[in-house]
Amino acid sequence: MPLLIRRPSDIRPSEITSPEHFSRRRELIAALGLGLGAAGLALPRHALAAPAPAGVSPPTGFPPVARAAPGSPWFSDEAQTPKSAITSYGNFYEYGVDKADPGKYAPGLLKTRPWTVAVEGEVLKPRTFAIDDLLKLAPLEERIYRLRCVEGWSMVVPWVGYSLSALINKVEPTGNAKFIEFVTLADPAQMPGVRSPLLDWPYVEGLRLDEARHPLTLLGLGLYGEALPAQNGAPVRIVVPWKYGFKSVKSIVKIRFLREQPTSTWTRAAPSEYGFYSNVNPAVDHPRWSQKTERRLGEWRRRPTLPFNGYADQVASLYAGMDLKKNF
Ligand SMILES: Nc1nc2c(c(=O)[nH]1)N[C@H]1C(S)=C(S)[C@@H](COP(=O)(O)O)O[C@H]1N2
Ligand SMILES: [Mo]
Repeated sequence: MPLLIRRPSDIRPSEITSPEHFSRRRELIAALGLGLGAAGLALPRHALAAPAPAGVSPPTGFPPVARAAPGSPWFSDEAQTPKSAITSYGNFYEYGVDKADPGKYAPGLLKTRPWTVAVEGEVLKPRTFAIDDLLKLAPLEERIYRLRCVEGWSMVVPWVGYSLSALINKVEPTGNAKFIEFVTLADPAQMPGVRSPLLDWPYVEGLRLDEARHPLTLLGLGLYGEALPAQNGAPVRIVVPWKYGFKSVKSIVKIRFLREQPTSTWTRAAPSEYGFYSNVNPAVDHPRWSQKTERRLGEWRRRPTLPFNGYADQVASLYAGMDLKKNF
């Protein structure tokens, strides 16, 4: 329902990024080959227009998934956002800043096999996981989570994956590990957006180790019972449902365990606007817009935004004693 989804009330990229960064949007558009006229094409035209070539799409044989049933902690009876909306409206700046860009370009460009995730830093057992090992590391569960973008739109997504803690336990963090950093692939051949200086690539995000170990923090491998679509961060991503969507890093190739708090991509781009914690919080407005309400994709009327995106019962204790206005 693109007409319903693309409402003028949605925050535009010009409002997301600081004006200084937004001025780089022209360069990004040029890098994507979407500028005026063929002369500006930075990519072969077929690379942008082609359907997914064979071998690029996710493999068959995705493992069985335990459905979230009423009574399970991962169940929600909220209406799930249709797959067509989840896959056609989103942010993945490696493919452009328009909400439709990831769905248009990622499926034909992102190569999800072979794929590895290197886990390093403050761990006793550093290890590089092949994607097929990650698919077998723990039983796959359906997790119906709300996702609230910092821009003020939201959706309800039936992800597939398992708690990131399952992976963390395998590599045995040292006593020095206090933070964890996630790094997205940044291959200009597969991600034309990284040719633009719009953001500092690769896209990185971080969590405190106790946040990363919280059972809600998901290593996401699928959507609607199948492998993740390219545009949603195939073949493996992080999903942190009580934080603004930009903390949920897509298409990760590296996980680092750190002593110090890392600087994430959006904090580097606009430190006064995007803090390290970025917990969903209707009481703390973005400097340039209110965070009190949100628009669920497919709905017209805005609804109230809930503290911690409705997960306060599970996660508020992680922040006991902290000033969440200061630690935004
Ligand atoms: N690597 C990378 N990860 C990213 C982003 C991005 O631009 N690049 N955008 C973030 C933002 S702002 C949101 S709202 C979610 C959107 O995820 P979805 O498209 O699967 O809904 O991805 C997040 N992860
Ligand atoms: Mo977002």
